[in-house]
Amino acid sequence: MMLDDLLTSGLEGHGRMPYQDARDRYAELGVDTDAAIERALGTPLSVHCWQADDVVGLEVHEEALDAGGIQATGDYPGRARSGGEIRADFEKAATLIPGDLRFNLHAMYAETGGEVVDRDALQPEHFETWIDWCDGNGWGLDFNPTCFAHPMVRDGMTLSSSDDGVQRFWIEHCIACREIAEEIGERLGPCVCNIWIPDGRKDATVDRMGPRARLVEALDEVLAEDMPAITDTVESKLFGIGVEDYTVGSHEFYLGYAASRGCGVCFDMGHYHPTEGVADKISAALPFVRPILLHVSRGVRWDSDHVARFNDDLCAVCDEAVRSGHFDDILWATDFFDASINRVAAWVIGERSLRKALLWAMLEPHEPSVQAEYAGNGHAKLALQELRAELPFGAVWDELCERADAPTGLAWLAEVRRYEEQVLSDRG
Ligand code: RNT
Ligand code: ZN
Repeated sequence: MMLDDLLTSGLEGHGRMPYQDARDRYAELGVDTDAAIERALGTPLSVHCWQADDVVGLEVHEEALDAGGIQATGDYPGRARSGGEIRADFEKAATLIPGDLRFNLHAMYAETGGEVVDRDALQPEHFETWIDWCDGNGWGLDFNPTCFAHPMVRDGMTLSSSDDGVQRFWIEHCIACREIAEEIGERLGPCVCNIWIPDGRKDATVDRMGPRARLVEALDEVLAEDMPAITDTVESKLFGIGVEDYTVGSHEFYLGYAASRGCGVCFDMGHYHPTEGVADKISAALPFVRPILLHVSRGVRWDSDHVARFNDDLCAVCDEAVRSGHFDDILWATDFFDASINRVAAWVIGERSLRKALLWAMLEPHEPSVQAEYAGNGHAKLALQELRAELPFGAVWDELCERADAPTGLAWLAEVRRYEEQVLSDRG
C-alpha cells in the first residue's frame, strides 16, 4: 500500500474489530469499557491556542523579541496570522478530535482592533471575540498571562526582576490577566489562570535567593484578591535556551509556593530532567496541592514542546491520574508547538494522543494489579501490566471516536489535506 492510497482511503478503523468482542474481553478482567469511553470523552482537554501560530501572538511588535527560551522551529506553510485564522483552524481541528474540549488563550492573543494596548492595560473587552466564540461552540476557556516576548522583559527577568519598574509592570499585567480570567470564568464557568515566567540566568548564578524572594512577594501581590471564578496555577521549569543555569520558578519553588498559598500547580511534561517523569509527582503532590494542571507535551533533548504522543510517559501520567482516585483534582491542558508540520495535524495528533492515553488508563484492570501488589505477588503484577498490550484496545478507541462523531483510523488525515488545499495554502 502506498502512502497516497492510505491518505485517500483513510483506513477507517471502526467496524473492523467488533466492539462487542472487545467489550467482553475487558469485562472478563472487570473493566467496563462503556463507562471508560464515557469518562474519557467527558474529560475536558484544554487546547492551547499557540500551536496554531508558533507562539507569535496578535500584538504588533516593532523589534524582534526574545521568547524567553521557548522557540518554535520550522517553516511549514499555513501559519495562522490572525484571531480569525486561529479560530478557523481550531474549528477544523475540533471536528477531528473526539470528546470535550476547552480552549486555552495567552494574553498576547488580545484583539484590540488595531489599537496599541500594552499588557498591563489589557481588559476583558480585548478578549470579547474569543469569549463569544467559545460560548457559541460550548467550549470552556482558560487563560495565561504572557510574561515573555515583550520589551519589558529585562535581563531575562519579569516578576522576579530587581528593577522595581519592571517588576511592577509584570505584576500589573498578571493582575489584569486575573481580572480577565475572572470575567471569562463568570461567563463560561471556572477558568484556569496559569502563570509561567521565563526568569532565569545563563551561567554561574551567584544570587539564587534574591530573585526567588522577589518572586514570592510578586506572586503574593498578584494572587491577593480572591477571585472565585478562577483556578490559579503556577508552572515551573528546569531550564530554557539561554537560561541554562538557573530558573527562578523551579519545581521545588512552585510546589512549596502552591502548598503554602493554597493555589494549584502546573506540571509541564517537558520541564524536568530527561529521565525524570511527571507520573510519580502526581500522588506525591496531591496530598498537599490541588488542583494539578498538566501541560501535556513531549520533551526531546533541549526542547520541551514536541507534539504529544501516545508514549510511555503520557500513558504513565494518565495511569497515575486515574489510579490516584483524585481524577477530578487533575486538569488536562496541552502545550506543544511544531512549525515544521501541518499545524492543524499537530493539534489533532497531540489531542487525540492524550484522549487515547486517558482511555488506555481507564481501561486498566487495576484492581487485580493492586491485589497482586498487596499479596506480594510481583510477577503476577508484571504479567497483568504486560497483558494490557494484548487487549483489543484499538476497537474500544474506534468506538470512542465513533460515539463522538470523530474519524477513526487515518481518516482525519484526508480532512486535514483538504483543509490544507482549500484554506491553508492561500496564506502567504
Ligand atoms: C514554557 C511553558 C509555558 C509556555 C506557554 C506558551 O516553557 O511551558 O507553558 O509553553 O505558556
Ligand atoms: Zn507549559
